[in-house]
Amino acid sequence: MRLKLGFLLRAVLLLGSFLGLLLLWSSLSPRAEEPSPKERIRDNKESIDRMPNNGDHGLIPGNDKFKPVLPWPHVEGVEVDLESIRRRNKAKNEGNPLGGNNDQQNIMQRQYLTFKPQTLIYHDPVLRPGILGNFEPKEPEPHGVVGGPGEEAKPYVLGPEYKESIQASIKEFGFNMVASDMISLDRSVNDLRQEECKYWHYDENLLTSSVVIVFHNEGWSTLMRTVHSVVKRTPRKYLAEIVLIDDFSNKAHLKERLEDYIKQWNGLVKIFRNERREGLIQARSIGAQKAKLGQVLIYLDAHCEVAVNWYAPLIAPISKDRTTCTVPLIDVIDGNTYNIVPQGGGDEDGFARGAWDWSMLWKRVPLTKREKALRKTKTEPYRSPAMAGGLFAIERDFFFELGLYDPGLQIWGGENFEISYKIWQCGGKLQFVPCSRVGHIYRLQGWQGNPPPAYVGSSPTLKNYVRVVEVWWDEYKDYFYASRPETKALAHGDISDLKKFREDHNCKSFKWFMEEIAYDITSHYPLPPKNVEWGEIRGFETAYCIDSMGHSNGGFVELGPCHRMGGNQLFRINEANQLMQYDQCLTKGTDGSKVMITHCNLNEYKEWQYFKNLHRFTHIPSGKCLDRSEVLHQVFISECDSNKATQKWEMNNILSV
Ligand SMILES: [Mn+2]
Repeated sequence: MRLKLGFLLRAVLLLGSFLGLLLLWSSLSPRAEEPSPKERIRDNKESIDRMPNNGDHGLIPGNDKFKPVLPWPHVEGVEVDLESIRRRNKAKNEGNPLGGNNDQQNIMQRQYLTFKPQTLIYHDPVLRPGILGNFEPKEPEPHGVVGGPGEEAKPYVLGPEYKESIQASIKEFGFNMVASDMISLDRSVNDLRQEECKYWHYDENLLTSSVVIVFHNEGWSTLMRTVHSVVKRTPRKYLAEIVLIDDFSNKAHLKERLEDYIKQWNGLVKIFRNERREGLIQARSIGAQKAKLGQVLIYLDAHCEVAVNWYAPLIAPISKDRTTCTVPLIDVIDGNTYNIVPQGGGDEDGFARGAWDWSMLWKRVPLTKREKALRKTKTEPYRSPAMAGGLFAIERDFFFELGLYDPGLQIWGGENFEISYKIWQCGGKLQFVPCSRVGHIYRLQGWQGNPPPAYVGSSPTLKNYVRVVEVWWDEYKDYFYASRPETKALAHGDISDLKKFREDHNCKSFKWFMEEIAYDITSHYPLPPKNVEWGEIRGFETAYCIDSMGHSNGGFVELGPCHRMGGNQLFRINEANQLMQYDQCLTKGTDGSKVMITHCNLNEYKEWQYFKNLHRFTHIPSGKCLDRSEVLHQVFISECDSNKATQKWEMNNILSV
């Protein structure tokens, strides 16, 4: 028995080694259907060494296997004593502007401190006037349907017989879906770029990308036209995947029909579905986790059309410096007629930078002389303090190194500023790219919108703003609270992890950012005077408060029962002696006594002083005092009399919930 077992074992061992050898041999010998390893290496080298202007970028039909141009950059872990480097560099970093530095060695040096170093060597694009750029199509792109509606982004106007169905679709989706459904998903678009854009030649060593599109109850054709335009106008070898994130939609056309439809792209287009409504912000972070194939993440809104040769100009700056985040120039697709025009608000070339006012509303301001001086020609990328948020490209690993979005931001709003400040203050940069253009449909009036999910508390957007200013604005946050005093005690949740991130990455101050990058914003949106007091203005020891009753621009304020809800009873008095509600100031009415509320700029109606201990508001120009009649519900000014109870007031803070 013992002998038999030994024999059996020996036989199995022999057979095993024979099979092993057979396997090894078969794996080493070349197979007919696969290029040999040697050939594969040569293929790869060819694609790297290829000269510009050789045509094919994977756009020819049939060539749809995804092959990254370069393998993922491999980064070795480096043991660094960050603390001592930080201490050594702190002083140096503080006053060191980032702009105008083209030396790749310096880029690597700088990133060594906080982010993984740049490993890809990428050459700057070259402008060759008269020689068509290497990524430009050789002939005009084919129409989706020859002579079809909306081709070349010409306006498509429907007759009055469609009026009702159009209204219904605008209410449901925010766009004229009737017209959109009639326009080819593969339609041609107009070229809104500067002529010069056609003559840029790009190093073909570009990073590959995953395009991430988040949607919630989008209309069918506007969503699918976004996907079609990306497939149609992106060189195949750089497009790793298109990742759709369905943020808990409930419309039938976004279920099986969508899953069946995307099968035509053989896995290039993928869909992931959230199990509850996450909101746009966190759904984008989820998209970053799901989209693993591309080296860059390109975020697009779910109702866009990318334009001719949008890819190379957008990705080149990131290929050069992995801590650069880029934004295409966003054109306006009309939500009724689907023609495409440039956005307003820019300089003579239509170029604008992203900005904000002190209540944190998104703004666009014309490109400055200082930025223009940093460029050699007007079609180069330029620096922007902030992005609008829906469309941008960022290296995937860099986005993760930045911690994606603050996980405490909910649903919508403020995330565009969070990511912009994080990028700039922590050592990256944000650029707008004039030669990369993407059209975006803005929602029309009459859209019913998407209500936030039930689990989200009140005012998520305001809470987001508070989180962002508390983490990034330093002493500038007082200007936010000057504009939105009711948010001061809003329960915005724990931000200690974000503050630690800022500390760990040795991120620069907001003051540095305001002086070096966002230097033009205060000239468009001057810093508001800080508040002295804010809240309801209540008749001392009464139940009556000053109430604008929703009046503005010349109406009178009245006296009403205090409701502690803010709104029309929320006022503030600032260091400039303005007594204000939103953008309106209180002043003496035309009758010389009643108190009027009217729109004011920074240096208008600086007329009030509040003496807290005396419970008195004095109207400076007249020397009179704020007074009231509880019977007539009127608020007026009259001769000051310290014995008069109706001239006594108190100001109590009212907090948002
Ligand atoms: Mn949008």
